Amino acid sequence: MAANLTPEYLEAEKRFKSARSANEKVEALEGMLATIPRHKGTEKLQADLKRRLSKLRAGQQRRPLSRVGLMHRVEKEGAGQVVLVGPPNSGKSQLLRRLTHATPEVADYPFTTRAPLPGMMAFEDIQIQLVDLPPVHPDFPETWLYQIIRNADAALLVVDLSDADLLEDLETTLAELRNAKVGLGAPTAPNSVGWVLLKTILVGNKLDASGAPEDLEILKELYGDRFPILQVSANTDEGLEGLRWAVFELLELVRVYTKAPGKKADLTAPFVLKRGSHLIDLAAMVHHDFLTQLRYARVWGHGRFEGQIVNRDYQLADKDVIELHR
Ligand SMILES: Nc1nc2c(ncn2[C@@H]2O[C@H](COP(=O)(O)OP(=O)(O)OP(=O)(O)O)[C@@H](O)[C@H]2O)c(=O)[nH]1
Ligand SMILES: [Mg+2]
Repeated sequence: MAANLTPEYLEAEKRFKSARSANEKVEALEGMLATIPRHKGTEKLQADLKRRLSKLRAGQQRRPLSRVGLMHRVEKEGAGQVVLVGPPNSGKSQLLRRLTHATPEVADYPFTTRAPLPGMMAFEDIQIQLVDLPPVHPDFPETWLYQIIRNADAALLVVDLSDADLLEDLETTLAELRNAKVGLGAPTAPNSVGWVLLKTILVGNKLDASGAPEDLEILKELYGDRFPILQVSANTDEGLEGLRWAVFELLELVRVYTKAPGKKADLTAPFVLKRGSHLIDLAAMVHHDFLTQLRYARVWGHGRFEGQIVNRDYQLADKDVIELHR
């Protein structure tokens, strides 16, 4: 763009690209507006930013205030929202500590966590939101807990491999979720009105503890068909890198980088889309004008020859580099 945009502007634009919540978007757009050079060449862009900002602000004001203290909700941020669910004391909070910068309370007794706490987990060049929750158990019958779970994009079902009552505790958790019409893992629950099915990884935690390997074998035998199962230790960090990758896989996302003709691609801030998205979906994210004006794109990525021309129905692949032409 020949508008001589400043590094501050480009930085704000980067934040906008990866923004997920309305708040994040408003903040980033405000940053873009504040730093955009004011001259003839940017007038259209300025007007466009103002339009988007007022639309977002209008949407925000309509939202009712949550009843503080009685309800909790967690606004989505980053490329996806993944809830940590499981029986009491299984190590959900400790996992959040190890995978993000959040610092929830961790203690050797059940029902330590009483409210949701989000944290951002880095995976390569994107951020995924993890949400630590109170245990899913009959003794914590708060409806907001189930609302948060139902609203998530995916779940980590965390169990304690050193727990003698592992199977019983796991079944209690699954039964509570069924009561709330939440089905985890492969769709065993009826796919009927009111049900939510969440893609889920079963995480066997406390792998460092004695007895863990045997419990893991039993878990695989009984639940291997229903969930992908990962073994980790949130104390020693064993298996946590694999878990980051598995969470990214679970969300079924693609990361796409854009480049301007004749320029190098910006490989720092990908657009993140659902797997199965097409070129036109990316174009709409980049700029709404592209919806009507996009003629073709060139793509650099695995399985294609460099710079191959593709049309609007091209299905995007993870790590594609795309050059849009109008
Ligand atoms: N040995 C071992 N202990 C762990 C591990 N992860 C967590 N713990 C311990 O297990 C206990 C419970 O951990 P939390 O993270 O508080 O468990 P939680 O699932 O958040 O518990 P609630 O909030 O009550 O549902 C603490 O004493 C932790 O130190 C692990 O990988 N190995
Ligand atoms: Mg906890």
